[in-house]
Amino acid sequence: MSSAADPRDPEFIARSNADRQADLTAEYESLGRVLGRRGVEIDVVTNAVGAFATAIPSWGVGTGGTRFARFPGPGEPRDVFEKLADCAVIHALTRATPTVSLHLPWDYTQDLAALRECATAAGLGFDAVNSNTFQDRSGQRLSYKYGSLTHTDAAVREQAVAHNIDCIATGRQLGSKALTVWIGDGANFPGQHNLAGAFERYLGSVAQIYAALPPDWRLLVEHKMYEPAFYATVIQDWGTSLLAAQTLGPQAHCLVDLGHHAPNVNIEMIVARLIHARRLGGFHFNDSKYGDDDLDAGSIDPFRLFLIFNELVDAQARRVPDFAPAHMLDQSHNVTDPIESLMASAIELQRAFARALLVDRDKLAEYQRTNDVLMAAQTLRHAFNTDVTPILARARVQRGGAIDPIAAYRASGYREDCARKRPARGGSSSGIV
Ligand code: LRH
Ligand code: MN
Repeated sequence: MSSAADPRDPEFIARSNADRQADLTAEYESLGRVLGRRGVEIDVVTNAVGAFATAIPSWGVGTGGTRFARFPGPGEPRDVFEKLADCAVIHALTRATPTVSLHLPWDYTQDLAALRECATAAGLGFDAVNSNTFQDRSGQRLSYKYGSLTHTDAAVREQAVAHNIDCIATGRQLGSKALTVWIGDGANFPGQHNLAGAFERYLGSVAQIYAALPPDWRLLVEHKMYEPAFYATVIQDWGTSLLAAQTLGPQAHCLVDLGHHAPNVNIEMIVARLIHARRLGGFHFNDSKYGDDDLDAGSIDPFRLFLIFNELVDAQARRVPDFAPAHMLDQSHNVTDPIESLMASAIELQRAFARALLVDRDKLAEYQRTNDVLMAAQTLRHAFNTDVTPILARARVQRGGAIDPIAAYRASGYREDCARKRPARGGSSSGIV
């Protein structure tokens, strides 16, 4: 490192915390008194929040784009190893993101052993791997223009199945335990597809991928309402995803990407239903106002995020068996520093979780039983309106993180140093990677 400090260096982090520690202690003790009067032991919440982990999307540390343009930022990671280095900075400062979710072939590398070593050295592991049959890559024999796992040509389906099985093989070498399958397959016009036939072909293809799963793996089915298909998407909604998971078998679960629903859809209700069906496999957290905007989690509608975590904490409280949804971010950063956005987003997930832990569930159940509607709603609001910032900061410090990760990151000069070391790859393109 030249003039910059290494934001992963525990001493650098301790220095950046030094003049913030006293204020944090005061704020934490004052919140502790407030929660104490509610019968809540603040340290219990802090420990639970500290243990809450989210996976970073490898494709999120580069600058995202839209179909109109992508404006590369300074010091972009150029390969999976540089992506891991950036993920290590996020985890060092937040202590909330110990795993990375890879996307193949975007993160393809010949030397998987070196990749695993690099991750281990950075204190990182690998969450679900993501397959990609929504793009053609150079040298690919058959195109996915008209679909992949649901293509009418069996040879194209076989090619897509083989790619997914390769992803499982790669993930096994890296220690992943899940494969996320999102396909853009669908139709742009009525009549283009036989809607039943497309789904049948999907089930036939994914059953072959399912059969290749190691016994301790999960297959995560990710639904999406539209884009790139604009009339009918084969795996369009949670109902179709659940149907597929239940048809495939017990290792198949449903992944909920928050941006994959029509505006105003009650996503916390979908979460409650998938929990009931014992098929909630995980999340791609982000936020959106209109479509699949992939904005920072909690940046548009933090109350909706809180309501989703309220369902997760309720399920934990009800001791739902085998309840272990995977928490992952899936965002596209077009106008912010991806490292800053991912740190802020991981913290917003912890904030939603902490608030949900503050819900007085006995009181809520009583108000629900007696149909005291106002007080039931107020009970949730009371938890949501609690400023849990000191809990989030204390949870970070307890694990060697920064009280103010963004300030520490900026003070480190990491991005400027990357800009010096990682020459820009010229020109603006379009598309997310
Ligand atoms: C599709 C999606 C999917 C990923 C991709 C990067 O919109 O959410 O999870 O494969 O984004
Ligand atoms: Mn997603």
